[in-house]
Amino acid sequence: MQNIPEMTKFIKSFRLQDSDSRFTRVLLQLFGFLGHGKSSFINTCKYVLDDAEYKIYADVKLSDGGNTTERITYPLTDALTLVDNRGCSIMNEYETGEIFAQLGNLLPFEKKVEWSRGNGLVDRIVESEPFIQTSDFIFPIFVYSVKKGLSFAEAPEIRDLLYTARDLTGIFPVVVLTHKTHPNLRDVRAKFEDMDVERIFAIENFTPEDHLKTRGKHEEVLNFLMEVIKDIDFRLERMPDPEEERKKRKKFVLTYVYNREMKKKAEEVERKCREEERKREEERKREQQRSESKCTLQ
Ligand SMILES: Nc1nc2c(ncn2[C@@H]2O[C@H](COP(=O)(O)OP(=O)(O)OP(=O)(O)O)[C@@H](O)[C@H]2O)c(=O)[nH]1
Ligand SMILES: [Mg+2]
Repeated sequence: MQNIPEMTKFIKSFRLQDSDSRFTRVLLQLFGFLGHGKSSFINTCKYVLDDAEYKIYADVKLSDGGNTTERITYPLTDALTLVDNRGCSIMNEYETGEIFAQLGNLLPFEKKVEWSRGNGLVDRIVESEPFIQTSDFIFPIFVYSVKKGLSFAEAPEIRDLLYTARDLTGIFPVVVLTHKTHPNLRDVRAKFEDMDVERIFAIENFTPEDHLKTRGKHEEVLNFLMEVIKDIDFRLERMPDPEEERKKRKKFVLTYVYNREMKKKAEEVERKCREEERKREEERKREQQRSESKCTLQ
């Protein structure tokens, strides 16, 4: 392993080695659930790489989340930019559609992220098109808090989310586990390993309450960034045309939204059918009771 100044230099001097300059910057797209430490991770990376003093760049909630509602970029080096995406509360199909649109870089930055039903998301994707840079290389990073634990019931949903993110971006998301000193670490890490996640990094974020720089914490973050850079280099050589990639991502999300709407409609039709069936059954029972009471009267 290199020493801290060498690692820092390596990260800061990294440029996209793309012969025909198709990509100009990497978007390290952070995604995940509410309050799992995405914004704190951004502040941590900035603190490690840039500052002598701890600063709050990305807005961090004092309690357990629901804070970041916009999609904001935080340049880290000339080539690497961190993106704080809006966290979703539960695995709800309206929110996952939105998460994939953010992740696929189909929505603009510095704008409020809404959870919209029906065609709201499709409209926004179409309206955003002129503002999207195809020269952005997308690298997905899933942030998960060890402190929140991970139940067997939640694991399949998270696995689906990671695999869909892979299909969308062409890269299996790297997983960053925050709150690494929590006793759940072994269990949560094992569950992510069972999902075949290749790269899992456990870190303890610097926070406004505790940002004493220790070598361990500092090196962990540098190590994470070095590994990400190696992955980017590997992917970059195998990345096809950026414009084609963007079109593919757009199709992917639009199909996802379309299927979601069709599924909702089918569920609605089924619900109405069940409701009518129930009403008919009640009516039939009432009719039966009326004819029975008539018989006893006679
Ligand atoms: N001790 C400790 N606290 C952390 C860590 N990561 C985040 N926190 C705290 O957890 C809370 C939520 O963190 P945020 O960074 O706001 O989480 P987020 O994912 O950006 O949340 P949303 O924007 O609401 O989706 C804050 O109080 C952080 O200080 C960590 O690794 N260790
Ligand atoms: Mg946040």
